[in-house]
Order: sequence, then structure tokens, then C-alpha cells
Amino acid sequence: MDVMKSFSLEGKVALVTGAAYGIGFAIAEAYAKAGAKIVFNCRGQEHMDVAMKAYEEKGIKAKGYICDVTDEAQVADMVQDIEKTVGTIDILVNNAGIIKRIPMTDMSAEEFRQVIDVDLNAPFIVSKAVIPGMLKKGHGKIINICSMMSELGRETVSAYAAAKGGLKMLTKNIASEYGEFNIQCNGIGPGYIATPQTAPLREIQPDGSRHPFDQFIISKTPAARWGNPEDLMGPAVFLASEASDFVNGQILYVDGGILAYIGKQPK
Ligand code: NAP
Ligand code: GCO
Ligand code: CA
Repeated sequence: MDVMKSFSLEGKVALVTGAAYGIGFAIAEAYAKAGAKIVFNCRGQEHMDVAMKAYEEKGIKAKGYICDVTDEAQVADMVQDIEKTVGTIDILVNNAGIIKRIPMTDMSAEEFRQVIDVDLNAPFIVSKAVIPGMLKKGHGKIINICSMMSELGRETVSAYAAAKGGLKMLTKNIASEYGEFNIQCNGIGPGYIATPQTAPLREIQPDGSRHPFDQFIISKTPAARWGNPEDLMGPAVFLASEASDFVNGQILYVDGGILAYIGKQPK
């Protein structure tokens, strides 16, 4: 077996949801460099225009769709058009996601439902739309972007943790239900990654000091740094490639060691 060739994504069609920027963009860029054809979506034209320019600057011919992943009809139309104009989807990354940081007793049921809708219902909707093509083709890779909050809770993120915990189990269930058809479904659990989603947690304070949460994360991370979207590129290529054909239902945590560490001891 040519081990290095097994990491290639040459000729594969990859759909990365919510890949206008952030983690999704980095994963799509990595897939393009590994040889895949890139398709992505976001919700609005403004981010689409910025994203298309960013992909072009990287020399990547990405195809973009305006599609709200929580809307089953929009997802069906997008997947149908991809299959018609690009090809059957070989790799799906359910990356699109939101977070609302609100103390649970202050959070409305509607706000809770919005997070569950994007972070848990949408991966179900998009996977359900993509799996039939993978079944016909006889192979497929589904990668769900979970979180440390698939394992741990913290104040103000009740909806997000519930969604990401559910996404871990949806990952295991897709692996269980479709493994015999050569479809592998795994998750990536990023730690704390520097993207727009975590920008509020890293804001420099009025006195010029680092955000207390920023300092907290550094003390809880053996690597003593925030992750970057680039840190996810290699793990994402591995889980999308033939190199991981016997890996199924696993969540690969890319977190600098936080989940293994009790935290820096007081001096
Ligand atoms: P981000 O910077 O906020 O980007 C989120 C992406 O999702 C954007 O491209 C956004 O595009 C898209 N999106 C949101 N709702 C959507 C919807 N209904 N339909 C279609 N697209 C939608 O987030 P990120 O930090 O890159 O995170 C990406 C994924 O990693 C998320 O699932 C997040 O939960 C997870 N994660 C992040 C971290 C971290 O520390 N950053 C750690 C662990 C897990 P538009 O707004 O343009 O639609
Ligand atoms: C937060 C952060 C986290 C990260 C990530 C950690 O508010 O705690 O946004 O949720 O986004 O999910 O893995
Ligand atoms: Ca909806």
C-alpha cells in the first residue's frame, strides 16, 4: 500500500458547510491542496463575495452556494445542483455552526432552538441529503465538527454543549448505520481556536491586559496557546482520505491537550 498516496484527495468532491471563513475555510483550503474539488456554502452574498476572493487568492476554484443549512429545501436544491454540475459528493464536512453565550436561565427557548437547529439539526439534514449519493458511489466520508463541549460544559453555553454532545452521538450513529456501505463518519473536536467565533473571548481589555478567559485557556492548555484553523488541516485531510478507511465513529480532539490536563498548578 502506498501510504502517502492514501492521504490524497485527488479527484474527490468535497462539500464544506459554512466555509466562507474560519475553520471551514482552512479545511476547504487543505482539501484543495490535497487535490479535491471544493464546494462550500454560507448564508449571505456579502460573505460569499469575500470568500470567493479569498479562495481565488489561494488559487482555489471553489464553487459557492448561498444556502441556510437549517432549511431542508435549500439543502436539497444545493446538493442536487452539486451532483449535477460538479459530481457526487465524496466528502462532507458539517462545519457550519453558531454559539450563543447566555446564562441558561436568561436564554429563551427560541434562542436554545436556534443553536440546536444549526449545530445539530443541520448536520442531520445535510448528511441525509448527501448519503444517498455516497451509497450509490460505494464510499463516502462525513466529518462533523464537534467541540470540547461535546465532552465538557461551562457557564453560558448550555445550548451549544447540548448540540455538540448530540453531534458526537449523531457521528457515532451515522458510523453505525452506514459503516457496512463503506461510509465512514468521524468527528473533529477543535479546542480553543482563534476565529471570529472566539474573538470576544480574546479581546484585549481597556487596561491593555489579555482577556481573563484568554488567560484561563492558556493555563488550561498544555500547548500554552490558542489553536489556529491551520492546526485542523492535517487531521481533516486524514479523516477525509483513504488513510482513515478503518476509522469510524471516532471524535479526534485537536485541542493542544486541554481535555487531558487538570490545569496549571498555582505557583
Ligand atoms: P465562525 O467563524 O463563526 O464561522 C461559522 C461559519 O458557519 C460561517 O462561515 C457562517 O457563515 C456559517 N454558518 C453559520 N450558520 C449557518 C447557517 N445556518 N447556514 C449556513 N452557514 C452557516 O465559526 P468557526 O470558529 O470557524 O467554527 C466553525 C465550526 O467549528 C463550528 O461548528 C464551531 O462550533 C466549531 N468549533 C469552533 C471552535 C473555535 O474555537 N473556534 C472550537 C470547536 C468547534 P455565514 O455567517 O456567512 O452564513
Ligand atoms: C466557548 C468557545 C468554545 C469553542 C469551542 C471549544 O465559548 O467556550 O466558543 O465553545 O468555540 O467549541 O471546543
Ligand atoms: Ca430553519
